[in-house]
Amino acid sequence: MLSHFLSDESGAVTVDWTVMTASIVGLGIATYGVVSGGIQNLSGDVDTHLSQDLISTSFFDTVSVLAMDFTGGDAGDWQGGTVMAPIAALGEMLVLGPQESTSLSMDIPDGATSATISFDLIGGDSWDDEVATISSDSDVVATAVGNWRAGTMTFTVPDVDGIEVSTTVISSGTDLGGHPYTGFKDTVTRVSITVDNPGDTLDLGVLSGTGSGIYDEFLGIDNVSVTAQ
Ligand SMILES: [Ca+2]
Ligand SMILES: [Ca+2]
Repeated sequence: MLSHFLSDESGAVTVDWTVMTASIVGLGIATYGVVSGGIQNLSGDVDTHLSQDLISTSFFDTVSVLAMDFTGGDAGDWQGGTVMAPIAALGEMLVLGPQESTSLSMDIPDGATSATISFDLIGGDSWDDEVATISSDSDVVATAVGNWRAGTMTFTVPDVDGIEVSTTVISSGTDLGGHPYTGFKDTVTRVSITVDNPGDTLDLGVLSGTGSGIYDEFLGIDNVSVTAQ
């Protein structure tokens, strides 16, 4: 019937209409047959979930614990380091000199299942394969080797249970300022650390392995953001 309908260009509109209507109704019935099982199954699932106790006592949205960029010289709760602007183009940041460390202890809200701290790590001027070390509580979570010739900061992330570290290069291979010698290339890397089950407090530590003064080489921290979720 359908092939006849397709090949025959003449004929009464009512006949075509009947054929088309029959096809559409047929399609509707076929669709119902395919879909109804799934809908019944889904409604069964919804019923099952509704009859279970799914109400959590601690609904927890992502909350901002801290957001700071050291503007105005404010170091917040960071212990160690100096707020200054050794590279004018990058503005104020927390700067570590030779073998200097800094730490930040953050209160994490009750009910958070993870916390994430993100910050820019700046390798300024004549890094010559010295190492920066980043730790969370007592675990070393990342190390970074700086090199001024390449203008790179190369990260190594050890496997630590319950901790994820990601790094994104924001600037490399370029002299951004600082020491007058323009051959001393600088680097900026966004570091993001997520800690599962952080507990009440989360401690972050950063150690600069540089060997000479801030005028010659330094490690910087900037644009700090901490969230709990
Ligand atoms: Ca800043
Ligand atoms: Ca530089």
